[in-house]
Amino acid sequence: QKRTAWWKEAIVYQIWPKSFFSGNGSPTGDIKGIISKLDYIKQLGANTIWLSPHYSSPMIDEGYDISDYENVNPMFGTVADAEQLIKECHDRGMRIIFDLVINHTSDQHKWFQESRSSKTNPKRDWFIWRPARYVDGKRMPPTNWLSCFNQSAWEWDEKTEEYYLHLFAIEQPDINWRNDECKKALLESSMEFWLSRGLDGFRVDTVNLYSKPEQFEDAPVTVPDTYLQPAFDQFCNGPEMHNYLREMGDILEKYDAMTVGELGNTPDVKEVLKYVGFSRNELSMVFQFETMNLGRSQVDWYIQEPWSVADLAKTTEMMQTALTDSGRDGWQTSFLENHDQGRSVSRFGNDSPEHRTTSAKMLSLLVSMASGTMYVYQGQELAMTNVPASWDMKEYLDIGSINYLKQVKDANKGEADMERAKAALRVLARDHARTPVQWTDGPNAGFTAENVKPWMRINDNFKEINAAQQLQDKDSVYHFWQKAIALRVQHPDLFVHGKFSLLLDYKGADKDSKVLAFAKDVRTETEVTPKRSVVLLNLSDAEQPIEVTGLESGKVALSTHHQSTDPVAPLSPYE
Ligand code: TEU
Repeated sequence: QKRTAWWKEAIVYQIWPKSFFSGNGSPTGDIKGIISKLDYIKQLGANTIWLSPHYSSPMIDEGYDISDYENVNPMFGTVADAEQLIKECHDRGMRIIFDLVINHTSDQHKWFQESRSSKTNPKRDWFIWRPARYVDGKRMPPTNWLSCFNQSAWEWDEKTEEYYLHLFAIEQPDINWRNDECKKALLESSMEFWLSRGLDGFRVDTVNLYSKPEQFEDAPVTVPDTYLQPAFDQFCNGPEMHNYLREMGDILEKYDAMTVGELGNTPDVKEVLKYVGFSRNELSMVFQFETMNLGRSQVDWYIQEPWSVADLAKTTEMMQTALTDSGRDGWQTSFLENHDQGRSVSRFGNDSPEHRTTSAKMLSLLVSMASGTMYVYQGQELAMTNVPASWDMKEYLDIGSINYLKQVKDANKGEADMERAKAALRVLARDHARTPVQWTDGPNAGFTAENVKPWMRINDNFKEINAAQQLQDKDSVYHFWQKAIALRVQHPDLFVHGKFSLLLDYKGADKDSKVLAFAKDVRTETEVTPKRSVVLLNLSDAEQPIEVTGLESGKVALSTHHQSTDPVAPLSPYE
């Protein structure tokens, strides 16, 4: 089959199955529930589903800890249900991709069970085992690496008296990609099994972590007074990374499959291009996190520092231009939410009753008028918000949040530090994206049967914010997304493939502007009057003058305020 780039114009809707919709009236969502909502998603304008992990899993990291790639978590259904889901998407002219989690398995995967059983087991080398170091007679892990979940990246195994590496939870041992037999079994089990059942591609989890260094060395001390240190430079973008991806590319090519890699901690554009250059046949595209990490402190994932519209302009410009301009053959993504982030309306907009709807509509334009492949996360189309600040921390169920609070508690630095950590979680915890989707204003927000307790508390605001209400209100956030997507689909030359440029001088005269202003131009050398669109987003709760010149002859195509027809009138709050 010839390799095409069908995915460039895909409009992807991400489903996190545990919280999407329960078709069988249990505490969690399931595949039957997803099938029953496909028409809702199609009506929004999305044409591709990304399903977060639905595989067998003890759910320590909510499915990102897979115990069998070729099976489905009974909570969500069966392999036959997953096949039915693929078919139901295809029947509607939609495509579907699954999550591919191949940096680690669950510690319950049979491969790891065998690996840990003895030093001589044939699968011992399928995971990463190292002896202890002894410092002053004290047993220490092989390196000082901090895992992504705030503990040592090495776990001592009593039985065989060695440490194994886990960049995430203790229950997520890292796979040894240097073992060819293991790599072959892994790719067959995780990729071919599903591609041969009609799957259209993958979102590739932690795509730059598979190649570990040959020698494990300590990370330099960047956080004083503590032993464990962030070690991203030690374990990201390792030496064999692109060989592995080319091998995967050969499999994907046979199925003309799409991939979107999750690429963290890679600020160097030249490095990013290696992952997505079309001619290299590795990945279709990647998620870059410069915008999502705005104001996030480098050493503490959760701590939030102030950021400005000028900062947002800078990250947006970089992500919109670096991979596609100047003859580069890469491709980019456009998104503001996923299952690892706080809700965008709470983080980048304003979730107060007065501004929630408007600011969410405004943010929908930042996603849908940007070039590349666009992504919407479940509930984003309804302006679902972060959980209320009044919720006790006990309602936060994510291992990331729990371990983070524990780390702060263990550091024993006092009440002020603890309060700062809680404040950070109220904005950035992954839990905010994981509350059940609010379908109706009825019992359990229509997420499941009324007599069961959903696995996670439903956000208190479901009576005001729910799909049923928004579907019948033509001014709702849902319908605004629908219009924005329709406009994008009508003008792919501008909104999918167009050339991005900022319209204000954010590094100089306009550095304090509250308006994000950018143009999208058709990439053409031949047209006499090429099309241009201008996007003006007021990210503040005050009226802002329009300081962009030359708009008089333009026409307002879409505004959060329908009375706005004058292209040069000041922008209302969050217009
Ligand atoms: O996330 C990888 C990652 O490093 C961060 O983006 C992540 O949010 C991290 O957990 C910080 O706390 C991916 C998945 O998206 C995430 O849900 C999984 O927990 C993780 O991989 C492990 O598979």
